[in-house]
Amino acid sequence: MSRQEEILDGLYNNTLDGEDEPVVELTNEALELGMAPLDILFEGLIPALEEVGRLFEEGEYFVPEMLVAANAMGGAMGILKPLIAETGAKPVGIFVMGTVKGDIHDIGKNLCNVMLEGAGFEVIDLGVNVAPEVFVDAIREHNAHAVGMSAFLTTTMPMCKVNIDAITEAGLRDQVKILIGGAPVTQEYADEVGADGFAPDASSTVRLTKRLIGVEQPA
Ligand code: B12
Repeated sequence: MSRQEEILDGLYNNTLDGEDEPVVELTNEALELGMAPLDILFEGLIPALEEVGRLFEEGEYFVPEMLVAANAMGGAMGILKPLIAETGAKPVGIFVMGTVKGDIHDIGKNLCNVMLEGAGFEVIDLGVNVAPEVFVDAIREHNAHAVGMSAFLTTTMPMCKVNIDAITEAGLRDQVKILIGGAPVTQEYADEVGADGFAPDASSTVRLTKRLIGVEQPA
């Protein structure tokens, strides 16, 4: 096994175990060896979190284990984020992003933000547990081209509809494209609640946003 493969294995296992220090050390070593930030993310860290979700579903992991795993990944994200974002070109649009009210899952949203910034968007991150009026105010204040709502629980997913209604009532619906996403969200749900689109991951979020707001894409 090459050192690169060992590092990816180490990132996977240490994230799974919530060992934050080794995750940071291995991330730094990977970068020193010239590994691409996106490979570190998609081949080491994200698969670990997927496995955490599976273990939680099977009752082998509980909330504390999920939390330490997410924190371990967070340490690596702090290092990778600026590197991924700096590949970006000139601003192509303003994107307001938040996790819906009642929901504190932010890893998926943060990944979308990093990729959007990397693609040249200015991202206004409203954080987690974002109330409808906060989305509305931010869209108005920043003249946003697009707004993204992240929901990871079946119980908080309906907040997407509440937010869309609030945006419509505020008279802003025509000036902003609305994207929704997160683990339980589907294209059918997006259609049902009148969002402009759904994307299952960060790269397709970038592609979809560019398409919706009419930004040129390389062939
Ligand atoms: C880590 C985690 C946590 C952490 C969150 C830490 C954090 N800072 O985010 C903690 C421990 C806090 C947590 C808490 C809870 N969690 Co939790 N959690 C997870 C876990 C394991 C991973 C989620 C994650 O970050 N995945 C990694 C990212 C990269 O996921 P991703 O989906 O691939 O992300 C992409 C897309 O979704 C998309 N995307 C995301 N957002 C957006 C937004 C837009 C606009 C677009 C276009 C796209 C988009 O792009 C992302 C990047 O590629 C999931 C399991 C799972 N399968 O999702 C459970 C899970 C989401 N949690 C679950 C539950 C039940 C809970 C709790 C209720 C547990 C409890 N009893 O307390 C609480 C709820 C707290 C709350 N009020 O929000 C359930 C939800 C079940 C359901 N259907 O409702 C899941 C599915 C686990 C399970 N299988 O049962 N959790």
